[in-house]
Amino acid sequence: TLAPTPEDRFSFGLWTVGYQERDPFGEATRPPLDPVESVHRLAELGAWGVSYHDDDLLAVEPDRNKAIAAFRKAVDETGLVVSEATTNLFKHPVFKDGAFTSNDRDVRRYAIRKVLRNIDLAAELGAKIYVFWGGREGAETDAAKDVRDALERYKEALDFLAAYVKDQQYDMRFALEPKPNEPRGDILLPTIGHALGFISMLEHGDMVGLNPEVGHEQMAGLNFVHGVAQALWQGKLFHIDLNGQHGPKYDQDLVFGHGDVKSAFFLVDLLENGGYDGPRHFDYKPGRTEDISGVWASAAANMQAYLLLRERSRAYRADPAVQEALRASRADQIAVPTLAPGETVESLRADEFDADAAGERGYHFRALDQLAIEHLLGAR
Ligand code: 3MF
Ligand code: MG
Ligand code: MG
Ligand code: MG
Repeated sequence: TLAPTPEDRFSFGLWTVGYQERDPFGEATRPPLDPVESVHRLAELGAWGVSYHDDDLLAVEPDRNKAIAAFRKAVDETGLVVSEATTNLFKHPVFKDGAFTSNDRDVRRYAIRKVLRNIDLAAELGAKIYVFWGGREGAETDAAKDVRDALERYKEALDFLAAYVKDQQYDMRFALEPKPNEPRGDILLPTIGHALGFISMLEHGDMVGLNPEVGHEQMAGLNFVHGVAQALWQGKLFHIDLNGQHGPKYDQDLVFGHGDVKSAFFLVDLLENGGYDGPRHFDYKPGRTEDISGVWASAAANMQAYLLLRERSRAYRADPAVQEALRASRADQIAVPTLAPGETVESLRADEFDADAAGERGYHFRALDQLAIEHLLGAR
């Protein structure tokens, strides 16, 4: 087995290991977990960071100041980094029609106040990323809301909050987390692409990027690796939620690698080689069947899966047979600009090209893909 170290930058939400596994059909199967215990256990397991929703800190201590003091002491003692902070804008009934986009203006104003207070705390705790998952921003019927106005209200809230962060000179950026549905029938900013488009409309879009989650894109039937690659290309991959999912169904939040493992392999390969240096943050659920020992086993499993896939990705890249197959597939050529420096319409037109001959050439992707599978399965 591979031992995770802080250099790997693995991080966990308090709400992951702390999830009591209530679901629409059943009660909690585990008691609340003290965030102090979570911080200590995660540090022992080799994690580097921890993240939280404001309300997660209150899991066993209702007094906010006492809860914050205890959490702060735990992160100081363990040296864990607070890698991300976020606001719970979905649990309380007040947010049943959304927070920043509720039809009720008073609710919208309350939501902004709740975030403001927690941004101050996040800055104190050193969180450099502040996440916005708009779980209740949405609708079940198109009669309920003018989506154009709702997006304008979303923008209004984020512009106001970003201006506050800049005014306070906090070293903090925002990361939007897309999700297509659940708990709302349809959630605003459903995919990476929608969120990137939305960011381009913001006044302070320079400090707003993404926190994409594996399962959320896969719930929409989308290719997560492609989405993450585009976010990287646009300089917008600020943070990531790693987990597992089996295609379009409810948000499973499986352990990383326990869903589409081939996609997870190419995701790790991309994160390790694509210029991402942020946290490797797990947003998963241990599972309703697990007792507390299963919680810690599942936390370790996320890191172990990532490290195994990283090892497999390194072996894949180092294999001369793979390098040869990549050349045979002309995969190296996609990095070459299509037009030469100073290319003109005339020089392009002057090309000699045999389209029929080019149409006959194969790309040999199946052989390349099989090498990936063999590496993934440990056969090479
Ligand atoms: C829900 C989620 C959220 C977000 C969190 C921000 C409860 O499907 O993924 O987790 O990740 O609110 O980090
Ligand atoms: Mg999920
Ligand atoms: Mg999720
Ligand atoms: Mg998430």
